[in-house]
Amino acid sequence: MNFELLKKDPKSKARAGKITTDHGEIETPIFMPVGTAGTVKAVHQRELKEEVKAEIILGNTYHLYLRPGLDVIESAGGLHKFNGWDRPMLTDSGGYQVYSLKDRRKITEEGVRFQSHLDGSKHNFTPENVMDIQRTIGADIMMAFDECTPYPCDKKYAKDSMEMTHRWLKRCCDRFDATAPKYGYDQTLFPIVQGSTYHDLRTQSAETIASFGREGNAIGGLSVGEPAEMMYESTDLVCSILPEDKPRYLMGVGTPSNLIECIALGVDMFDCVLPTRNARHGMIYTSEGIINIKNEKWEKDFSPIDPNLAGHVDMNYSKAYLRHLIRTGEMLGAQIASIHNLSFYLWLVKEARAHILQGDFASWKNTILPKLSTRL
Ligand code: PRF
Repeated sequence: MNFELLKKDPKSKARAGKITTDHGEIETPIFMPVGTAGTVKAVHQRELKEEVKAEIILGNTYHLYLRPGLDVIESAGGLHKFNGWDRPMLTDSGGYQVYSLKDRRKITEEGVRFQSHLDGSKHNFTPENVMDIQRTIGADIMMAFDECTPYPCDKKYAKDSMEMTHRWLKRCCDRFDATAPKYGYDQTLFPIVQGSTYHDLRTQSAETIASFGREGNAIGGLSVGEPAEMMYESTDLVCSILPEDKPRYLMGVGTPSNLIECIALGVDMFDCVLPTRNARHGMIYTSEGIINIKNEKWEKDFSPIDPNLAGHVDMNYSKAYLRHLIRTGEMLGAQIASIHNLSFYLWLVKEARAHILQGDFASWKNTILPKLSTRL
């Protein structure tokens, strides 16, 4: 993998760059649609490419390991072959999914013992086998095995957990470096900064993660219920420590406003379930503001979903029709809404990138931010 830093915004910490992988290029800042089970829910690969213009999608180690299982993925020749997505992919390590299991898991120094949410069967994730599993899934970017602490989190727990995440990282790197990709293309490993909302811990974690010298770095443990201001403060602090010449990935963030604020702090990569999950419930993000499409207000509004987007769904379907589809639980409603929301997220990061390259990101940010959180 290669990262090229192309331009820095003079009035903020925003950057524009380019990541090159064996499956193609990613222009940063970028948003990565989430495809937990090897599919971005309700969206065909063709639409993801041609309409949403996704450059990289996410998969989840936890879900793919449980179903369809490694045997099927390996027999297919890796996840790219299995799901037909031939562009870059990233897999999360399971650190976050296992953390969400709460009563169904036990964390020890060795790793995590957990019960499947599907059938209650018992499994172990360790830093080593999570590297092996991600080698078999075959994502271009693999994530280190970490513990994502909850919010709030007492300092002793946050510190002990962070230190264990650092020891786990050493084990991840040792295993990663001792093994080879299985399918003939390169894979890389991103470590994850933790440390909850404590500035001294965040500083310590960012310094430790940077010292491993991997090709990219991630920021975890944020957007777990803390106020947005605290998330921005930690992100700002960590970005000031992580190396400038490597991509920075803020995990599980966020709303359109979160993306713009964090791009301004120096983040290059984002993922989040919000655009797809909210789409299925009728929450539509547009360049003018946020729409609850179920609202009666849209009953006879035959204008495009978003008049400023040029994609197929925005040119061909009205708010009133989408409202009807979502209200009646039609499958097409989820499809149109998901394609629209993802197209909007990708449009937003592309706009941000264009303004960084043009040198007027900071003033563009001031005009777009109020619109992003307006409720229409
Ligand atoms: N760790 C991992 N995945 C994640 C997170 C994390 O802390 C988050 C936190 N927002 C989202 N996804 N491995």
